[in-house]
Amino acid sequence: KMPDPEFSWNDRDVILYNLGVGAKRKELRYVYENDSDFQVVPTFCHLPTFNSVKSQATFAALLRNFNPMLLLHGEHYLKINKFPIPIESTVVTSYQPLAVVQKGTNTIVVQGSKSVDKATGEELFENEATLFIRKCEGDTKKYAERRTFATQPFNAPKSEPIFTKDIITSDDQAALYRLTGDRNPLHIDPDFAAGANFDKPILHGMCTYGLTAKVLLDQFGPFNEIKGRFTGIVFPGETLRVFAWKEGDVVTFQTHVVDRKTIAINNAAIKLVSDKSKL
Ligand code: HDC
Repeated sequence: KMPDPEFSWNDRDVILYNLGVGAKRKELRYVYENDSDFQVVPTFCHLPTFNSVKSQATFAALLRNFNPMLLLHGEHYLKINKFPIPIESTVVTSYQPLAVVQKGTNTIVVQGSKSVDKATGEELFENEATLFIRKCEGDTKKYAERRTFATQPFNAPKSEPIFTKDIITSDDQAALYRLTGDRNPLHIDPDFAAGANFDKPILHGMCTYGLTAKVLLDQFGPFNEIKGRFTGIVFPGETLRVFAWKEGDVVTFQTHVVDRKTIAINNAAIKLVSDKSKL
């Protein structure tokens, strides 16, 4: 039996992640370890779940004809149970399948994970990753309850958004972002991307998610839950446009690809925390 994987990070990983999701040199709280408000963009907390062989082995065991080349990230939910998110730590992550749904020739797998502080055993965060796998088979089954926030539709309201922000991604965005841990060749290797039916490598879904989370954090302040669906691909170099609507402590958002008039992230929201110390 494979042991639950450990994942360690320090200030270097924090800065690299922040740069990967759009932090600029003058935003010292994201790029300078000696800044009094030095912090990591909270979506960092999914990284431990993406960095292990055990993660893939757990959901692959439920599938037939699984070709990793045909896997796309479909949705992602993250819940942070404790602030501040450490700048340096080691967590141990356990995985649990939550659901398998067969949709025509595609299989959707939802995989849950919990990451605990290795030193204290405290649960720091949990993730639910939905994977959309083309030309695959699995038996539709619900394995465990999901978090309410993870399964809400969060449709964009008809009203005008209260916040709009453009994000210009770099042609090299995926080449940089992959160093945070997800080395999937889909994001760098043109031949692999062609095998997956794309004209060129596509951006990591979690990079678009992190880029969006950063501008929402800057505008609305800290959040402890985030959910979104990846409804369209992004190519590195494209300009994203984030739209947001606020109702109480929930900010619903969409991330559009300006160049192609498509929606990259939809059915998405963050849950704001007014007082992080109360968590
Ligand atoms: O929406 C389409 C698409 O292309 N989305 C973009 C996907 C994307 O770019 N993802 C990010 C990049 S991939 C990535 O980053 C991988 C990463 O490196 C590794 C992650 C692995 C981590 C493992 C650790 C745990 C597409 C193709 C997803 C769906 O489009 P269509 O086939 O046109 O689907 P549609 O006809 O609209 O709907 C069919 C049924 O599927 C459901 N559905 C649609 N999009 C979904 C989705 N379910 C989950 N997630 C999505 N994104 C629909 O609801 C529909 O179901 P129903 O028939 O019941 O209504």
